[in-house]
Amino acid sequence: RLSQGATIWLTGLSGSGKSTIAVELERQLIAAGRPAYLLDGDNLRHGINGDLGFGDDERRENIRRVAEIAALMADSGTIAIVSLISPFAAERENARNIHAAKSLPFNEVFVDTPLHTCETRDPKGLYARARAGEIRQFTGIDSPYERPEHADLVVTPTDGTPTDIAEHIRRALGIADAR
Ligand code: GGZ
Repeated sequence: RLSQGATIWLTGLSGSGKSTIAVELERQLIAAGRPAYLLDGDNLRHGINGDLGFGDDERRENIRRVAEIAALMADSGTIAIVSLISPFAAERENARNIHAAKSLPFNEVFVDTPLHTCETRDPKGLYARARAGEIRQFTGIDSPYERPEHADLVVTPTDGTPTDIAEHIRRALGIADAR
């Protein structure tokens, strides 16, 4: 089905495992001979989105830009893997529409890791800082996350390791085979 480009859009809380799954997905796709490229929110915020903070409007602009970049990459024949909290349903829908307008496949994957699990992991200590009031507008603490209701796929930590989950995503989206 996906012999051309496509976007796989991972949404979920900070610490949900999106980036780890996305890295593994990129690795597996390239190993299978598919051009793939990871667009990670945290990384993009050092470059093209370095002017944006975490207020609602800036998150919206962040998501919009990444959606446009992903669509360009998908149009080029690449599988764009997006790892972005993308907390707002309307902006995720807009990302889907940007792709639909160009007849490009768009797959929303909800990395549904419970907040308490993300907060227990707290790999960068950000939740602790948010609880302490040192970081404001932190997703899940004092900034909303609108759970996807129409995701193409939902994955949780109980589905296995990030490697397992990446395989599961490839199989579910029909991009398991090399060529
Ligand atoms: C959420 C924040 C915040 C606030 C810094 N809220 O888990 P991380 O650390 O490595 O990745 C998160 C990243 C979130 O950027 P996104 O571009 O994915 O967010 S959004 O889609 O909502 O625009 C997190 C870190 O930045 N981080 N401050 N206040 N995450």
